[in-house]
Amino acid sequence: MTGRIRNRELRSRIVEAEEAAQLIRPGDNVGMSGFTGAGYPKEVPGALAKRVQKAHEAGDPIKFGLWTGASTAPELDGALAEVDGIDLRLPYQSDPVTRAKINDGSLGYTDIHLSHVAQRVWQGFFGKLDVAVVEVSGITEDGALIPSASVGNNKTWLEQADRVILEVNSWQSEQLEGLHDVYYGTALPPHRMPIPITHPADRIGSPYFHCPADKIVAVVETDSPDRNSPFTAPDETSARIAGHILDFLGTEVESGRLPRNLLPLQSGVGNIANAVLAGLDSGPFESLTAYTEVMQDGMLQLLDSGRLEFVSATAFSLSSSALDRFNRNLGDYRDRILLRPQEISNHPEVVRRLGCLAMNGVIEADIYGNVNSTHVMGSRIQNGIGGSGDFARNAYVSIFMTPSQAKNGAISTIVPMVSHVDHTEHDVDVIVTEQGLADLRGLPPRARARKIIETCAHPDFRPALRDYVERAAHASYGGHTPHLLDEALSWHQRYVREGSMRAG
Ligand code: 0RQ
Repeated sequence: MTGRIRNRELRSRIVEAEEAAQLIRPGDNVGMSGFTGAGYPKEVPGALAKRVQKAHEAGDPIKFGLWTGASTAPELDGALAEVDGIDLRLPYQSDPVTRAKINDGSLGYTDIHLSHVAQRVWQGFFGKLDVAVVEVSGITEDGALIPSASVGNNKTWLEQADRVILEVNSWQSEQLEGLHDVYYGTALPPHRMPIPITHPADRIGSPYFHCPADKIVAVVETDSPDRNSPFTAPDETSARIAGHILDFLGTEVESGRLPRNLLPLQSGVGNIANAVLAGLDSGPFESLTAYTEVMQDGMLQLLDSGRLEFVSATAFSLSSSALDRFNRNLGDYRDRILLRPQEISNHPEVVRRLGCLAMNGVIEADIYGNVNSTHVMGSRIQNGIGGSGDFARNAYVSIFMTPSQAKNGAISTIVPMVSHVDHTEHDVDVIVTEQGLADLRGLPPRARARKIIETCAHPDFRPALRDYVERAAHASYGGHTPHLLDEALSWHQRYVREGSMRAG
């Protein structure tokens, strides 16, 4: 295993996870690797959680600031949240224990655009980064760090932290070496320069992280798998949503607004996203590219079939079977994939230049096209905004997709007014449900409302939405975007009170 650590000096710093965790001081801000379950440290977080637990039992509660790339895994987020070891968490998370603690008010959470995290940290808004705990897949003879299955914010953590703990995970494929592109050209204004990416495959940085050896205080050897994203075959609802999107893309090509091989795809995670990608595999489009955050099963399938020429992302988010296939054959994929830091994979400048086609999920959308991606009933966080805002505002076409109902039909995902806004009507081009696809581009608010209700809302909820819009048109304070302010959130109130948005 020490074969993964080719640098002599760093080999001498190998310790057990428990010893490494002792190097993190109470109150430290800790930047950990990890993005959608890929490339997170596997052992130090658990050792830290044990230490926190002991301290709590001894009447000496300790906490840490926990910053990552995005969501991680139960061994990291779950373990530290369980023992109340997290003081402030950022940015995206999807762990059930963490979510529960955030929603009971005992865990602070700051939800920011994923491309903004590095800049906010450089600017010092969250305080000093004390320690970085970063998984790598190896260390070269001269001490360069070979990134793991995600890049995320690791470049920033390694630069900003006073002390660095590395986990070298021999479970990760050795073939990862050379696959990454770590851009070191970022600077804060007024020194910021254009990011020279004009195609998803452009390499502009180094395949390695560079970190002064004297900052590396411990190296821990691990041999553990990443968390897999469970994959279920697309259900009928996802397949119908995918069908509407594929028809829409076909029409865009016919009208000359999109080239025959489309534009670089950005796709969120989850079943609907995978269904769209599966649909693309049997559709008419060839020579596709992706400039996205995560490479999920559907993209691997498209690489296998040859439909997808290149994927630029910041992390893998694969199911166990896809991961096996991927790791076994990584050599075959290496020339068609690269992973970048998340401030570059999600950079608005690049997203706008390339003209990405953004496809993301929503919690709910309103009749005017505002989108809530993060909060259930306006107050309970689900995951976080992730990269959806980085892409939505800057995409060539910004598509938001959702089943028309949630919680077995108790909730309409199309509501009079969203209970929380992540993406304003100005950033939302298309809303699609299994019922249909509403292309909102060019439409003023009242026409948007008609289109969204008649195309996207579930038929059971359409009469109530029509009724709301009609009464609002007569009684609203203003006629441009008519609303009945004392009723706009009544659907949510009814759900909170009665467990259903359905009247009567
Ligand atoms: O709840 O898990 O208890 O069953 O929300 O919903 O339908 O499984 O859909 O997994 O695609 O998630 C917006 C959360 C959708 C996701 C969101 C409940 C529903 C279920 C999950 P259960 P589904 P998905 C790239 C882009 C923000 C970040 C982003 C997300 C659970 O897409 O986090 O886009 N997006 N990143 O029952 C109450 C509603 C609801 C609702 C759904 N209206 N009211 N509950 N649910 N709609 C990735 C990254 O950035 C890393």
